[in-house]
Amino acid sequence: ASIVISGSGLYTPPHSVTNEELVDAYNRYADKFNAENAAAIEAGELAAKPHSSAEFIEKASGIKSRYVFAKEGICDIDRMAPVIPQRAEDEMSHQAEMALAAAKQALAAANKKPEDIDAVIVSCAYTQRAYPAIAIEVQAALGIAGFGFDMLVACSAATFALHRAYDSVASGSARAVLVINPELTSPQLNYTDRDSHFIFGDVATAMVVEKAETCTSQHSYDILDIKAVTSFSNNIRSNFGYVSRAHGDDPFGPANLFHQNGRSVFKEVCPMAADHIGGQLEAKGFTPADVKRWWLHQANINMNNLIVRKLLGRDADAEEAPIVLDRYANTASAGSLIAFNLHHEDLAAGDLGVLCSFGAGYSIGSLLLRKR
Ligand code: CO8
Repeated sequence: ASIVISGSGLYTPPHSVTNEELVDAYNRYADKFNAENAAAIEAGELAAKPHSSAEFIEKASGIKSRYVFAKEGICDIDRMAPVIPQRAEDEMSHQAEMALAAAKQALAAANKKPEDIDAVIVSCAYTQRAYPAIAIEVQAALGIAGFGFDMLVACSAATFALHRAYDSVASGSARAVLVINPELTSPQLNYTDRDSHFIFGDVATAMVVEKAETCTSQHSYDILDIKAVTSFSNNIRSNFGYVSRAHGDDPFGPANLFHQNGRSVFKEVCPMAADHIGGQLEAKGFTPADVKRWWLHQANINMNNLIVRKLLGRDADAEEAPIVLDRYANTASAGSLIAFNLHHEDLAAGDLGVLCSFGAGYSIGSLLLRKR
């Protein structure tokens, strides 16, 4: 029996930060840093912090602004990190709050009630605590029976979780699965690093996966195929973890925050992603020309353009390969799902789409979808 995506949800945080605001704060921070460390910089013991630029950011990445869960603190040059106060243990966690907002929308779009769902997967680049699982907290808040668990696969967390949802429905271990991706990236972003301070934003996405025979939603998509691959790379890392305390590291030091070798990532991941998608289409008897919509990972507009050009042999227009990076920036695993959420209802029955993530790990996860 066919397995479908029957609904999707999107929680967009209330605050946004423009490139100009971010660059202004970073440049003031850099000037202060350089003034305070003038002697060491002069002696060649320390590198001066160069200025950032809004024009560079837009040209190199396609990002114009990003949404953030908490704006306070990000542009405060004495802090350069969001202010997200700790909550008491009997209050809902921040990530569960984001997840819940997206989950409710996905359930409504799928025309499903909590009692129709048997499993909740929260999957994202980071969870704010080790346990109890954020998924179990959301499961309780929604009143869902069955089971929930968290999983982390960096940028491919959402697609890999959809794969697990597909497997669970296919094996009969769940009638329907709620997949949620609360990407609270801003606490892990190094706002004092010119090369990466602009890259990420916060968001949450959600999807419901179930059998076609139980699906009653208006817009649903047959999952024709799932395909995943991983290949170890040190080019995108965050070393923060539960052992950081034992290392005696500064938990907020640059090695413990997101850092990458962006140019290598660009060069290595684009061909991997194009081969992955091309191979998947071919194995199922399709060609890239058969694809009506490309819901691609949103890390960098030039990457998306290059991957689609490799596949199609021409540029895709904005309708074929929608970009949400300009407003949302890179939202780790949620990017391709935001693109899907905002750009899927116009497809006609039978239209083919590719949902694909690519990023840290390296990890690539894709789904071939067909509008019902
Ligand atoms: N302002 C002005 N100049 C700058 C800036 C800036 N902000 N940043 C860099 N420059 C300079 C550089 O220093 C360089 O100068 P020089 O030529 O003198 O060395 C020049 O501009 C050009 O730099 P690059 O060649 O590095 O610039 P690119 O055109 O390659 O663009 C990008 C940089 C945007 C980083 C690009 O390489 C890119 O996007 N690469 C792909 C990265 C990618 O996809 N990464 C995936 C990461 S996401 C992921 O996997 C999820 C992990 C979990 C996420 C949660 C985290 C919080």
